Amino acid sequence: MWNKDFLLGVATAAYQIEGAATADGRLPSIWDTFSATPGKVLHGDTGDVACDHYHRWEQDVDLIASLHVDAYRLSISWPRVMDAEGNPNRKGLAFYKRLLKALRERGLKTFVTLYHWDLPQHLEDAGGWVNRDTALRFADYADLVSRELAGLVDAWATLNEPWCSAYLGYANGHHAPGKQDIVFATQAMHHLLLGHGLAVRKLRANDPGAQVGIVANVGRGTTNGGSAADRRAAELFEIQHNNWVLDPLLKKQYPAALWELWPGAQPMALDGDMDIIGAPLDYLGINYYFRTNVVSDGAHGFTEVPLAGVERTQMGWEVYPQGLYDLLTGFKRNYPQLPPIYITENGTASDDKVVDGAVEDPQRIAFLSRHWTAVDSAVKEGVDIRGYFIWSLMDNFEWAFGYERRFGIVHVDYATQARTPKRSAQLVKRFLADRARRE
Ligand code: GBH
Repeated sequence: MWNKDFLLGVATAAYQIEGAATADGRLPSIWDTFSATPGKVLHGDTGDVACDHYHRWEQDVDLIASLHVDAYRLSISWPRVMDAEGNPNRKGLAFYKRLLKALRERGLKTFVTLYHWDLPQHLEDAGGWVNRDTALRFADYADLVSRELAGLVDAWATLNEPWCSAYLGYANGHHAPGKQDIVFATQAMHHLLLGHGLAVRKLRANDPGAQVGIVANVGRGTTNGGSAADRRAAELFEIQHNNWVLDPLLKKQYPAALWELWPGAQPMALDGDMDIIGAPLDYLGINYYFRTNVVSDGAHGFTEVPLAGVERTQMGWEVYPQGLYDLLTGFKRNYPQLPPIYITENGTASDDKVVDGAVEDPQRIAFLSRHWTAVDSAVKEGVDIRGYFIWSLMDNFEWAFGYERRFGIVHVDYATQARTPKRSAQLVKRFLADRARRE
């Protein structure tokens, strides 16, 4: 697996690192509103400044290049590049043009996500993803950006983790816009996926040299319960998290079991929608973090029962590399249309501190190496996996958990904005230097 055709990269997202929330005509997004609402984000943190990447991008490009990675995955802030009338924001577009050119000049491959959760607030005010019109506005945005940035992008992704946008945003309210209604969530998912399909057409037309895909978060569900109902609960967990997104994309249908979990919550759809959603993909991005243990809830669903005695991260998430292997090989079995895969995110949070200029993060190092072994095993089973991105390049705004949770292989001191590569970053660098010598 570790040859130069298998990309090793690092990933970030716009709202989590850029800051400069009002610079150069950027409009507010739902995450500006959400993080400014008391009680929504730990310690009241916001993305107003974040890692100040909008101003420090040159130094950050040098940092990325210094790691010797092959590729960098970033996202574009929709409210930075388009005004409320749908006209381009030239200053915002110029930022991404400069950034992508600088990355390319340093030989880095560019993986660009159009939507990593920062919906312009004015579109949420008009109903957000529950409103079908948002899918059409997303296609307009994809059209603009792919015309402007054609030739600078190796791989486009339309959406990052539509499950999170739909479920966390509109059903349990843990993420922006913080709505809590499963009927909103299923409708939002349909419009997210429709927006994806419409955007795919624009990306292909405007930038025929680039790969086009989407990024899905996937979770492994298992049970320690002994009954058939418990085993079904574990299946339902995966159907709810994984198949809700992957079946429409790869089989042009929603899994019927969803409507057992959520009776009456079928989204309104128009004829032809599923064909738009199921358009062929050049690649599928997979984000994997952990496994969830569930048992039957005694009715038609599942309920989580955390396992005792397992290793957990700063997020409380179980370290479970086997889950990544199980999911990847399972997708190959279940989806005849499965395109090549990139692991677009995998990594861990840990409570790292700078001591005498050094940051030791042994848990992250073990986490990464064990997950690389799992990916390697899946490759050996014949799963077509083309690359792997560490989440994240640097510590950043971890959504509802603010700045307390640190996912970076580079430490960020938010008081000074100093970046300090952690031990994990140094090992990645050395590993890639060794790989280069072998070739
Ligand atoms: C990714 O989200 C994001 O793309 C990235 O921006 C973020 O910083 C990174 O991961 C680290 O969090 O068990 O039903 O409660 C990961 C999102 C979080 C999705 C946990 C599934 C648990 C769902 N995942 N979530 S549930």
